[in-house]
Amino acid sequence: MTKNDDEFRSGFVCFVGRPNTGKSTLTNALVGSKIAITSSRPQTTRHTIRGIVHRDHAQLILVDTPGLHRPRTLLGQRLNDLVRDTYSEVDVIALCIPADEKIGPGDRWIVEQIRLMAPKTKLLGVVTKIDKVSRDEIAHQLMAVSQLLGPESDVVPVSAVKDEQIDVLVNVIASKMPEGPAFYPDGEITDEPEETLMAELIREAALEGVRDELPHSLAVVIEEIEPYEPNPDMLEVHALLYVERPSQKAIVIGKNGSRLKEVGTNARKQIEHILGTRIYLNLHVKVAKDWQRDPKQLGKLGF
Ligand SMILES: Nc1nc2c(ncn2[C@@H]2O[C@H](COP(=O)(O)OP(=O)(O)OP(=O)(O)O)[C@@H](O)[C@H]2O)c(=O)[nH]1
Ligand SMILES: [Mg+2]
Repeated sequence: MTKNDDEFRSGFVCFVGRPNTGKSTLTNALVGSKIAITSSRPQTTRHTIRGIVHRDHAQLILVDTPGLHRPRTLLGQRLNDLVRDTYSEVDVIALCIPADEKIGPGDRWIVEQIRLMAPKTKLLGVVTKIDKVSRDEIAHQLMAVSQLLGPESDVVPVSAVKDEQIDVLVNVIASKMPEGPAFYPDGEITDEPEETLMAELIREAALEGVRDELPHSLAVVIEEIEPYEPNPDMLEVHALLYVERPSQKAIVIGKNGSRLKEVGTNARKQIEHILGTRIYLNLHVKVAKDWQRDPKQLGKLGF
């Protein structure tokens, strides 16, 4: 007879939190591979991404979501709707709050939203980025998050960057999952289409080092993937980078195209690493005026 604890568990956990709280970095650390792009700018993630964690006793499907905030644009609204939709479809919601930031109205608003949209879903607190603060400060934040969520919710401190407590988090989440078979075959780490991965890695490279409003204005679409004529072992990838204004186009391209070239080189390396194929990357920059606020353009860009 097998005991209950020996049963295989599987299920879905959704990472939510304000923008820039480390959700995607944590997703990558748990999966053990980069499937979600990250940056120091808020609103980096724009669609839900599934990452799969395989263990002997459990399979966790992680759903990384865009950061939640009071929306200022139609894009912001759509991202919030997307996150709310996933609340009710998961077994566990893990609220991410950085160790080095005070709990604020933004966090309380998210907790209210969760209680409203998914009153029965198990809620877990995750204190992220613990490598940035002292032990005392970690303890303090654990208490604060525990108070925010109530006594029935566990709170786990982690550092995705330093790989601290990642396995503890896996075990805590797994213990809250229902018993059941794996959803994905062994070895599969994401359900992201390759095209999306490519577009995201290009966007990540283009986000690097740019300031102000530009990150929000940037969108990347893969136009075409075809065999590379001069070398059939390689793929030729055509990507369009959309910005909202001509001035932004100039920034992305850089002097004599120097910046775009750098973006291309960095993105190509990342893409080749993840696909295991060499590619020839063709980047073009286009202006789509105020696309973040334009329903038609948003549709075209996949939002
Ligand atoms: N020191 C430290 N920095 C971290 C850690 N996790 C994430 N960061 C940094 O925090 C920033 C935001 O990380 P992301 O993973 O992109 O945050 P996010 O919550 O996915 O952000 P959005 O997708 O915009 O909502 C990046 O600069 C990360 O390098 C950590 O454990 N330690
Ligand atoms: Mg993210």
